Parts: sequence; structure tokens; C-alpha cells
Amino acid sequence: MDTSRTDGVFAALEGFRIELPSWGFANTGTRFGKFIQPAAATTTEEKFSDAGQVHLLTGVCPTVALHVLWDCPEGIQSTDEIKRFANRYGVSPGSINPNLFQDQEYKHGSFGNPDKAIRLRALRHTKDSIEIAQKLNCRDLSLWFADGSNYPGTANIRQRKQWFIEPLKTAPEQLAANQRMLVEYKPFEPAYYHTDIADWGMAVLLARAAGPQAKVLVDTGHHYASQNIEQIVAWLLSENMLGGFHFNDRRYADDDLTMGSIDPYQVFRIFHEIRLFELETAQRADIAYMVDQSHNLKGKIEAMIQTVTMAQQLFAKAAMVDIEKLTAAQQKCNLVEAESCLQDAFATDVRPQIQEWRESKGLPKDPLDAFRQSGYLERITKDRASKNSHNVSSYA
Ligand code: RM4
Ligand code: MN
Ligand code: MN
Repeated sequence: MDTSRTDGVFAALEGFRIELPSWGFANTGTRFGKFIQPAAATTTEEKFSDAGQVHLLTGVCPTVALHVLWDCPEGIQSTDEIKRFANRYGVSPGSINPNLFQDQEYKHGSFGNPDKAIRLRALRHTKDSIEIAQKLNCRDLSLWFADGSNYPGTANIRQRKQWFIEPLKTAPEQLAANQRMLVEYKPFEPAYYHTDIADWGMAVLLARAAGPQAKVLVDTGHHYASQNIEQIVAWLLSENMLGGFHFNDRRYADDDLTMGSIDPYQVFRIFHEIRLFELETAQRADIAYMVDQSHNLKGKIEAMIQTVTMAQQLFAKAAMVDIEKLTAAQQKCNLVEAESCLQDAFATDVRPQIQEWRESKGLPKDPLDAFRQSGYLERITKDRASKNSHNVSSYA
């Protein structure tokens, strides 16, 4: 038994937690239609119940991200029932996502809308969301904007940037000292000509303008194909601007596929950059690891367990990189040796050590198998099938 491998994997997993998205348990689809799953969650309570199952079996998902419009229909009043669900199902509310894109008012944008009344409405919703976060003891407010335009000449890009800065500066006044505001970027969709926060550079500038409690959120699906995401991560880390991740994978656009299903080496390289930063600076990177996936064909709970398992594997593999050897090889410009440090670590099979770690925590060594044996899926399918025979509303 290789004890250094075991120690390395154990140490890596000990500090690794990943947040599940409530919307990943509900019925979703594509713009071409929705395929309803009989076991999909139809209420916030059911989302907590499903997330609770994933946490029960993996032990590393203690929080669930909430979308205010979909999960807190009564706004601040919803917080009491959410606290009850959290107690009942053993998972706490995590990051709070205001919804600044679904209401009809937001047709031409939220913070970037030419109509001041709509910009103010968006700010009010953001402030209400901060209040919800405080009531629920949540640290992070995650902001994603659908703002942008579809045709050249239809929006004043610089003016909209200015409009964005104002509410982004005002909202943090509501934050408690330990809270953060995370600014997510996305190059296109739903806007197809320009997106107001299109890339990490724009997100950094806006987060800086918003003040020290604002950081950038990197959604791995929100990049053009072949973009070097780990370099973005390295730069954000060096600027103390990386706040968190939305993990998912993609082949073409913002596909929201299972993390690591298309390019696991990319995720490994991201984790490697984070570990390198932590070792070199002797500090813990303050990063929220979150999943942002909604599966329309895979079973939702199975897909989440698969995601968490993959995340742990890639995180543990990154911990296998021999940093001393790598640094020496880089220094001597020994390219093949340096590259091999990453490749050898990536090729290491860490699954036996991960299973050992799970057993040491009293967790099932194969969470997916344990889920299939548990009877949970059969039970919820029976309970929810009739509700799902006509429920087609997106995410909620
Ligand atoms: C966006 C983005 C946001 C998510 C919405 C539903 O593409 O990834 O994080 O909240 O989708
Ligand atoms: Mn996202
Ligand atoms: Mn997305």
C-alpha cells in the first residue's frame, strides 16, 4: 500500500466540499422542449430532500444553492420553511442566486436596462436577496445576468457598463462583513450579439468597482471553446479575485453537462493551479466550489452523485502532482519532465484511496451503488409521478 498516496488523497478530500444546485433536481430541458422525469423534484422541499440524499451518501455536499425566484416564492417569508427543510433533510442553504432575468420587465436587461425604474427594481431584488441570505446564514450572493443585446447598434455598450457599476456598488452596503458577492460572466446566451459581463476581465473590473467583498465566479461552461480556463483561474487567484466556481462540462456552448464528462484534464488543471497557489502562498484559497448543472436526460440524483464522485477524483488526482519535481523541472526548462509531472498525476488511479477515505468516515464506498440499493428513487418516483405528469414549468 502506497501510504503517501493514501495520505495525499485523504488530506485533499478532507478539505473539499462541493455545493449542489437546487435547480439540478427539477425538470429542465432545452429551448426545444422539456422532457419530464417522474422523479424530478416539484417543490423546494423535494429539492432539499434530493440534495440531502446526495449529501447523506457522499458526505461532502452540506449545502444547496438556491435560486430566489424558484425556491423562495414568498421572498423573505420563505426563509422559515427553508430553515425547516434544511433541518429535516440535513443540508443547509448555500449561495443565494437572485433572479434578474425571468420577469417580463427584464426583457431588455436588469442592471443594464435603459429604464431606470427597472434598474432600481433589479437593485431592490438584489437587496432582498441579500436579506434572504442573511436570514438563512448564507455567505455568498451569486449574481448572473442575462443582460446584453442581440443586434449591433441596439445598445450603448459603454453606457450600460456605467449603469451596471451603480447598483453593483450600492448592493454591497447591505452585506454583512463575512458575506460576499460573486459576479459571474458569460460570453453569450441568451443575448447573441453582446453580453454586458462577457468575460473574466469585465467581471474583475465590475467586482473591483463593487468593493472588496465582491469576487468573480467562474462557470466552466461560460467560455468560448478551447479557452484556457486554468490560466484565468491562475490570474484571478494572483489578483485575489477568485470567489467560486460553477462546475459543469461542455462540448459546444453552455451545455451544462456532467463535470469531467468531456474534458476531465481541464478540471484537473484548474485544481492543480489552485493547489499550487495554496502551497506557494501557504494560505487556503477562499473558493466556493459549486455545481451548476441541470440534466434533462440523466436521472438527476444519479447525475449529481456521479458529478461529486468525479469532482473528488479530479481534486485528489491534482493533489498527486509532485510540486517539488515540477518546480525544479520548470526552473531548468525541462519541458518533458515538467509536463510528465501533470500527466503522471492525472493517470494515477486514486479511486481505491477515495473508497478507503469514505469508509473511514462511515460513508458507503460506492455512493452511486448505495443510492441504487436505497430504494429512494423508487419511493420518490411513486410519490411524484402524478405531479410530474403535467408539471412542465422550468426549474421551479
Ligand atoms: C446561467 C448561469 C447561472 C445560472 C442560470 C440558470 O447560464 O450559469 O449561473 O443560475 O444559468
Ligand atoms: Mn452558472
Ligand atoms: Mn450557465
